[in-house]
Amino acid sequence: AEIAVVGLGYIGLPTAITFANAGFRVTGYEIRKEVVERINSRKAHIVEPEIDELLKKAVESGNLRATSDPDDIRGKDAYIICVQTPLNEDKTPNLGYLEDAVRTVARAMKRGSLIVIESTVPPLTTIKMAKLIEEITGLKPGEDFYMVHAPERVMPGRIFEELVYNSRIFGGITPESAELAERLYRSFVKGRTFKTSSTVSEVVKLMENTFRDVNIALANEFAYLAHQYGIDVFEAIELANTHPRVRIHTPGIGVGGHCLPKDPHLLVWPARDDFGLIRLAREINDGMPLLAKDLLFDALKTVNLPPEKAVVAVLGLAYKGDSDDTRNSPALTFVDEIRDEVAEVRTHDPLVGGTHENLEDALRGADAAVIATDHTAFKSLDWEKLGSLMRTKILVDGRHVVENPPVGFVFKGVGRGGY
Ligand code: SAJ
Repeated sequence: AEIAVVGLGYIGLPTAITFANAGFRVTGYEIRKEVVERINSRKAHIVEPEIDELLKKAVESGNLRATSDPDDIRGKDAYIICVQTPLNEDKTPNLGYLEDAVRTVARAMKRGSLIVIESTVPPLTTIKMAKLIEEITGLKPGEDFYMVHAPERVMPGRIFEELVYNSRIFGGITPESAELAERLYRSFVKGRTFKTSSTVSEVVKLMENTFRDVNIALANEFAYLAHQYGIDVFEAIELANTHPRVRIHTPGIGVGGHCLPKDPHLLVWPARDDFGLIRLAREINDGMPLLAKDLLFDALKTVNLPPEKAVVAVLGLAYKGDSDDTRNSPALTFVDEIRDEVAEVRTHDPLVGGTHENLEDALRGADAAVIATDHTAFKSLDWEKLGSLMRTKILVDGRHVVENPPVGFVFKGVGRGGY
């Protein structure tokens, strides 16, 4: 079968590479010309373990080619859509990228094509997109073409492994659609596969990320409580988690990335009722950078340093440890929150960059260090040594990276009551 993958981002490119290396002829369609050029010259534009070798193999075998010309994806057997579905300013879904992709596919497809949406979408979207294709082409959904929602479930940093070993859901607008998609993906998926309707599949995907977001919100609320009672929430969670049916998540400076901050909104958006728990969880998680800010300002007060005189070094900009992705990163929110209230904000992230490439340079003469990302590189820092570079020794840990407060520091941490 000949496949077109539409959208070559964090999900589309690894998916295109994986299909190509499984023996399919894959055309990757992407509107960003510079991305197309990079891919065809065997250079990935995203950071992910093994991606460079796997991309090289896919391109050199002749099985993968990228293009920004819609004519190059005419008449394919299958179209796999992997475009972003972000939120607008007012937290409503922006389905513009998806609609553009669907229109492009509608103009290129043939009778009998299978269309797979991997993007995370509000419930009922796949059926709406099938209708859009019918309007454009006159082809009957489920009869003249097949359509499926097959959500990706991969974790950045482990994408190529999880693409193969995670179980997958195929939600068809008809049972035959789901069957065709399952057969296609079975060429490389070693996990279990399940067939259902497109609406169930859309809801399943959104429930998974909402489950995680709500659980993190609960952990974050426990962190607030720990400050009230002067205890360390991480000690308490560790002990609570010795119960056989308790698995409390990890509190921190916030919840970022392209998925968790957005998906709970997509889940409740098309529904009529209010769904308070899901919305409240989002608010709690969005508020966490402000708790970190309060902790920083408390520490400055302890040493009698007015915030407007303070030089603050923020360590970590990525939304999570060992990632270079800053989408919706709580570290960036934190920086924005303090920027106008302190003398200077410096930033340092070994994978993202920042104002200071070198950690020592970022800390030299600073009054406070704030850890905003749990990069592995931050876990083994010698704070007693680094402290000698600083003007004032304040350390705020937003990600439970530092186990024991270093000697001589004013130490604060999210969920670390009692310091
Ligand atoms: N976080 C916490 N506490 C935790 C877990 C995470 O504060 O206990 C924070 C992280 O620091 C990060 C954010 O949440 O800022 C999200 O990180 P994550 O590791 O939970 O998830 P993502 O966004 O990298 O990937 C998620 C995954 N979904 C689930 O685990 C249910 C992944 O499997 C999905 O494929 C991905 O979303 C997606 O694309 O939807």
